[in-house]
Amino acid sequence: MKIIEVAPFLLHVPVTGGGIADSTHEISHWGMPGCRIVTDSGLVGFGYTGTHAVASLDKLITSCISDVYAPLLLGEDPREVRSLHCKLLYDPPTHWVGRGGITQMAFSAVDIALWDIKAKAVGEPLWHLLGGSAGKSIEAYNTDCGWLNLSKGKLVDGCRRMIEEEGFSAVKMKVGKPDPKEDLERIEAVRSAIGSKVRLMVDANAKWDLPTAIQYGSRLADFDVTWFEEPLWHDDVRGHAKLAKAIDTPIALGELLYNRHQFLEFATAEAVHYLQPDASRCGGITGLWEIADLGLVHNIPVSPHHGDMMQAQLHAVIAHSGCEQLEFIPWTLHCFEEPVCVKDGRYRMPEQPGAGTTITPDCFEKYGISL
Ligand code: 0YR
Ligand code: MG
Repeated sequence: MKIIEVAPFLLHVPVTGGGIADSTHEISHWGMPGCRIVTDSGLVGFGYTGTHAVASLDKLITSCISDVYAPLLLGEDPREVRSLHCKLLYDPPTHWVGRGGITQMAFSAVDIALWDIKAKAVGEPLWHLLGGSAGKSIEAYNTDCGWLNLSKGKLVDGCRRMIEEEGFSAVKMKVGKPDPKEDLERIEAVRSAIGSKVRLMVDANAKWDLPTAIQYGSRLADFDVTWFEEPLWHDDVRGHAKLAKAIDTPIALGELLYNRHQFLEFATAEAVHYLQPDASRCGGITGLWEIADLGLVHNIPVSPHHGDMMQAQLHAVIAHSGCEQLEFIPWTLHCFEEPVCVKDGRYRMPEQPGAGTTITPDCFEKYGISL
């Protein structure tokens, strides 16, 4: 089998309720720059990364795919995905300017499309090809009820509804209001509405500095918060290590890290308790798998970030014994041939061959941005 075409695409899909905010971003659309990889067998693989839908930046990702990676892929056998992963990763001109950001996100999209082809070629869902079993049940925790722009009343109602009506057993809410005391009031309100059995996580999206995180982070234990996510700037290993020593609530991070070496730094510095790689950023399914292995070795649970909108990541989470959970944000589900499906807070096993990333023609028509 040979790759005959690498066709980039860009989609901008509206998010829930017209727009959402966390402590650092306000967004109205989710961006999906990616590519279809076409083979001479007729099989087509789909891969993409996740952005805040800024077309000028998204187009840097798609042009990196078509101008830089496509020439390295044409004529290759897409099923040799690990070998192609290395070819792209260690390509000298690329790694001189890349190894993070735009190039790494383009690279991740390609890796996901290759795994999609490999699984389609054997006629199996990717989780099965990776050695997973249908007997493993994956928990979904819901973030789509916890945005920072919601009033306290709406936040509380939404979290309660996810638990009482939708059957989730864990929810995540954002913090990072100008006055952290308001964050504590919101957490208190959510905790008292959802009761003591449901797990509650909080996410600061890297907004706080170390003194703020120590002062207010130490209060999170009062509300039995399962983890404190991205309390500090993404690259600050030492800061997170200090915070981890100072407070009782475990720390989660990784959605903006690009490779296994960065995860290793946090793990060995004892600066993190939950790893949150995002396949659409950290090197695709291959990269996610390496980081999940690292989690196993260090005995740190792995709970991937949604950024890839769950589709391909669910397969890896099912198959990898270091993973038990996956964030749920349902913004792009209607774009896929086989959208992931959650019932009673658990993901249903995907059944179609591939990585679950096949996007419908309808979705291209509706949300496609011309390149
Ligand atoms: C907006 N999940 C996150 C939203 C989410 C962001 O950027 O996507 O809050 O990625 O932190 O854990
Ligand atoms: Mg987060």
